[in-house]
This record gives sequence, structure tokens and C-alpha cells, in this order.
Amino acid sequence: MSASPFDDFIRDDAEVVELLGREWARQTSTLQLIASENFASPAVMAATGSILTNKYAEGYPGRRYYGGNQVVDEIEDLARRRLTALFGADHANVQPHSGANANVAVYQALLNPGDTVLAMRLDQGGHLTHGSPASITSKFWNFVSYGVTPRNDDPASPGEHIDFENVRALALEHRPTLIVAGATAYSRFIDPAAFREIADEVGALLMFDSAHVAGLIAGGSHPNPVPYADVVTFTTHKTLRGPRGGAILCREEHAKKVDSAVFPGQQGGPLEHVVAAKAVAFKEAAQPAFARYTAQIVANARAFATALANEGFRPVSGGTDNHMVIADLRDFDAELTGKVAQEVLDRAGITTNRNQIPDDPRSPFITSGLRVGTAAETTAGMGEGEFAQIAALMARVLRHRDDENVIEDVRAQVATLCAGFNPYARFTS
Ligand code: DSN
Repeated sequence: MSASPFDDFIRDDAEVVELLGREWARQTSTLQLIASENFASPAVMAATGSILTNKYAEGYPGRRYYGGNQVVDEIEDLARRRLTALFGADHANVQPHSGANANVAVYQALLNPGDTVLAMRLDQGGHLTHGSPASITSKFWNFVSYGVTPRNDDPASPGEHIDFENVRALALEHRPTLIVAGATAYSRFIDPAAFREIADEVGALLMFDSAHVAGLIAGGSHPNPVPYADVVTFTTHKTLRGPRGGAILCREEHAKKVDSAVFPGQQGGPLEHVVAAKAVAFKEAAQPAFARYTAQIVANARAFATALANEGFRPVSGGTDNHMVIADLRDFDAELTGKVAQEVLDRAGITTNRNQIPDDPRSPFITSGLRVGTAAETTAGMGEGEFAQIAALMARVLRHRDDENVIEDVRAQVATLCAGFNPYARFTS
């Protein structure tokens, strides 16, 4: 597959060519189930690998600190226009290098040092930048954390959903300047209206971190937080299927502060090659086919959750409304940790990541859970039947994790499955 007119020149670098070849084989012969990954289109990759990588462009369209930005200005404006139209937002900033950068820039824009922020705790499903003690965010701002309701296996009122009573009580007690909605390991709809109501009650601003669900929102498969939140942040490479990077949407009243916080507050020169790739991805996400794609992501995740439950894994919160399933491994095998499960599955060609479950007795490095997502293999064309098959393969290899023959056999079955679903086959044949 040719991604740019310069592809052939990399052939001079045998070491990099060899490594790229191995990664190509890994991505196309093993299952990619990490919930934050996807297969970007060749158009997205071509833009990422374009000559725009050569250009310095500190500043914003029409207000740059370097000359020669006539074309770059048009590219960044195009990306901003496409993005505001996609989500129905007032203002877009497409320069953040990542979701973490986007979040920290918003804190810088909207908060003073020491201000109180109410956000989801990491081990309940939140993100490092939601005030984890390991993150710089917790050093500058005073984070208070909410979580999910206790486990309850009654399907009529499943637990492990965001505890809005707890959110409201903490908001009334701590009077945060900002409330953060959004998660990285939470498989249920996050209701932006419920968060807005609480924010209004205590006079707080509302940021919605939609890193994981941005693509689902664009495709109409998750509620859109833009009408409710002051600011929406996200990454462009997960369900949105663009290049690796971040973006921010906000109400007009916050635009100037947000832009100043991204540049010069947090970053120097923007990656305009990535901005061009973001523009490509935003156009792709506006197509009817993308809405069908996101509906299939969710259908696949629901089928996956059911099949995993049938194999004895317990889906945290009882199931899923989005692209991911958090599996509690203890119900499957009390001795099996997330770390061991991830390693065994890796050897069988099934790529996942271990994850803490709510109130996990094990550390973040060991964990009792596994997070799996359907966005990437849905791009590759897999459907509910394939995900049921994957659940069975996962259960088999984890039940027989000390048997090298079973690991080898599952790896071979995975390779056969993947051979029928190469995400780039139609571009290379
Ligand atoms: N939290 C990571 C993930 O969801 O994979 C991204 O920062």
C-alpha cells in the first residue's frame, strides 16, 4: 500500500523497513481489541505522512509567528470548520497533540491554581488527567473524585453506573469551579444533561472528556455533550478513527482562553500534518457510512459482552452501551489477574489491556480486569458472530493458559480469522 509519493525512499533504511513490516504483520494477523485503538484510513495516514510536517506555524490561522503559512492557514481552518459542523459546536481548537494535552489546556484556560475540580476517579473508570495522584493535574488543582454505584448483579438495576447522587453530594459539599464528565474505562452512556444540571446547581463549569466516545457521538451512537458542556475534549484516534492527536470544542465565550492555553500555554508549533489528517478524518466521520460503522461498533460490543458473560466473565455494570467491555476476571477464575490474562492473550494473538475494575483489590499494575473494545476490528469488517467467536477463543486460552499447545492452536485460529478481515485489503489488492 502506498501512503505517500515518498514511500519508496524509506526502502533505504532497512532497519526501519524491517520493523514496519513486523508491525504490519502484527496488526493484520492478530486481533486488535484495545478500546483506544483503531485502523486509520490510508487517506488519514497519507495526510499524516505529508510535506506539512516541514512547516512551523506557531499561532493560529491569520495570526502566525512565522511566514509562509498561507496554505497551512487554509488547512487548519478547514479542519476547524469540519469539526464544528460535525459536533454542532461554536469553536474548535485542533492543535492539541493528545487528549491529555487537551485536558490540561482546558484546566489552564478555565481554572486558577488550587481551584477545585470534581472528576471521576481513575480506578472507577476516569483518566490520569482527571486528578490522579500520579498526574501533574493533581499538583496544580484540588481534585475531588466521584465514582460508580456498588456492584449489584440484579439485571433490573445493575450497579457500577455513575453515582449521580454521589456526584451531586460532592458538588454541593466542595463547590467545584469545574466538573469533569467522561471516562476511559466505563461502558455506559454518560448523560451530559445530568451533569449539566448538577453543574448549574452549584455554579460550576462543565467539561466533557469524550476521548473514547467521540466517534460514537459523531456517528449518532452516543448522546452529544456539546449542547450541555462548556468545553468538550477528545482524542482523534480512538472511535473517531483519525490520526493520533487531540482536539477541543468550546462555547464562544471560552474560545480565546482555550486557544491561548493550547498555544502558547501548553504547546509550541502545531503538527499541521496531523491537523490535515484530522480534517480528513472529520470529513470521513460526517459520511452516512460512518454512522452505520458506529452503530455496528455498539452492536458488536453488546454481542461481545453477552458472549463473554456466557463464558463466565462478568461484564462490569452488566453490559455495555458503547464500544468497550470491562471484564471482571474474578468470576471466571479467582486466581487469574489482568496482567496474566493480557500476557497469555498476547501470546495467543489477542491484543487487550489489563484494567482495574471498580474497587479493585489488586494494584493498577496487576488488576482484576481486562478492557476490550470493538472499534478496530469493526473497521476491519467483523460482526457479532466474529466477536462471539473471539469470546470463546479468549475463554479457551485463559482456561488452558499453561498449555502451550492450546496457546498455539488459538493463535493459529486467530490468524485464520484475521486473514479474512484485513482492514487494508481493499486498498492493497
Ligand atoms: N487512557 C488511555 C486509554 O484509554 O487507552 C488513553 O490515555
